[in-house]
Amino acid sequence: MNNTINRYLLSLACLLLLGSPLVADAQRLKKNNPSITITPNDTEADIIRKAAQVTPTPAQLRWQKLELTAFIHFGINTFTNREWGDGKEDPQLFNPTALDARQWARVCKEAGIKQIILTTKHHDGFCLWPTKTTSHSVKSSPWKNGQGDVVKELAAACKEYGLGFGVYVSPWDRNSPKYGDPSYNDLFVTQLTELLTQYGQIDEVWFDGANGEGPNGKKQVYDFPRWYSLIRKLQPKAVIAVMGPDVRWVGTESGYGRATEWSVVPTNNTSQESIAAGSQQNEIIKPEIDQMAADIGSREKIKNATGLVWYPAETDVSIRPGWFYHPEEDHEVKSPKKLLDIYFNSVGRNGVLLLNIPPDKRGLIHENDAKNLLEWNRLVTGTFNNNLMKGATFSSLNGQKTKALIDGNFNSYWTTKGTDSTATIEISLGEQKTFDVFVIQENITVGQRIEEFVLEYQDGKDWKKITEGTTVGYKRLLRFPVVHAERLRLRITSSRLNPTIAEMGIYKSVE
Ligand code: FUL
Repeated sequence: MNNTINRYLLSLACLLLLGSPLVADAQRLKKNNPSITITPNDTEADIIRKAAQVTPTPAQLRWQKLELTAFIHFGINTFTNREWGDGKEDPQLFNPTALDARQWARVCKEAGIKQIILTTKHHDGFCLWPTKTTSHSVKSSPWKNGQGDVVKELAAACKEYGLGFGVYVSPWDRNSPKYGDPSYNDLFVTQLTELLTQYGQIDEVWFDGANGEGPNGKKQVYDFPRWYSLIRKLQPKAVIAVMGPDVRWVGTESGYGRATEWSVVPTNNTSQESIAAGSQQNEIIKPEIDQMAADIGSREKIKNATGLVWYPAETDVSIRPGWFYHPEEDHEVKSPKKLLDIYFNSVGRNGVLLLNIPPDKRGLIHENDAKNLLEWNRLVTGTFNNNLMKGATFSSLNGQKTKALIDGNFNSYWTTKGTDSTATIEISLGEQKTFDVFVIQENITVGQRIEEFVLEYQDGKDWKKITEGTTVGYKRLLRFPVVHAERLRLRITSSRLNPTIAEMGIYKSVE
């Protein structure tokens, strides 16, 4: 009886609320929509509006907020001085003299990096953990008399330093006699199961697409759907990159993302049934897009989509020319300034940076790499520790919650009233400020929307352009020649739905 009354009261409250503007807004800004179905009745305008409401899963959001992650390429190639091993290497060659995974974690931590992904098995098939599936592993090496486990040591070090931990596992295995045969997929499942059950929480699983021929001359048909379900079951908090459904490869290995980087992409490949179930957490949709295309998410690209998903960009690059350590590259470590440029063009272009730092034959991150990483961190933190918009007053005719613009809280955000998709925010700094960097962040928990914006400063009666951009997404960083100004204005000239701003700021670069 009580339940009936409660249900009645609840429906009444819902009915009343539905008519209120508050709910209209809440519906428009509904959270947790990693995929959306397009129906045959949807117009182009409907599709754009829907695209603006696709949002990350909790795991994708956590991952995006990391901003800086590291790759550790380490394995038999470190000892053969190669980039791709052929699987015939003698495990006896693996013998780091001073391996210290805590040093890797410490250097990463000091560089501002939040998560480390280890190459647990590269294309040569040599496993950095004592797997039961093959003797081609650390178990057959002289390192720690075959008793060592690099995965275990790094997982523990990441935990100690408060870093996330991920595993790169190469599906291509040039050592396994089973490669090319369906039974290889079972072996791979066993390897994945070991990695996903023996080392605590795994935050990212990284598959690349390399797919060579096995000993029988056949190419392996990878059972990705089976692997995805296994990962979802054993490590539901992990994101699966880049041959995976959660994180996409930005398309180059240069460290530079696109100036226009959309996190929402079309899923034309997916069957109607699987899209229909798409809003459920456990649905796995891997969009078959050309990850290297110049444009993957513009209005033109999505207007004929049958579905849309959140599929953000990961920007991977090595601190050295190669992915593995080579002594001859000791003087080709990227400089702090180059790393800073990469930071602006990866994290600052709506991506997560995955910076590879390969340990040497000792099993240590080389001094040259460590030095440049520290100096890079000084440049980043030195620049971004003082938001010169602090103390400013903001006004926007059709905007609401201007206080949220610089409150340091990503969850609160400024947005427009009604259905306005353009806006102007005037910023009065109170006194003349000197700056050369602009930061803007959308609140992606309600979607990625902004398509075009301009930042201007007042010069006498005129407004002059400082910089402009297209997409914003989680974070957009822009650098420009030094400006001295007291009054600024940000004009959002195009957005797919009410634009949102979680945070913004101006900064002066440090030398
Ligand atoms: C590629 C591999 O072939 C490279 O060796 C490296 O691991 C890179 C990150 O992914 O696909």
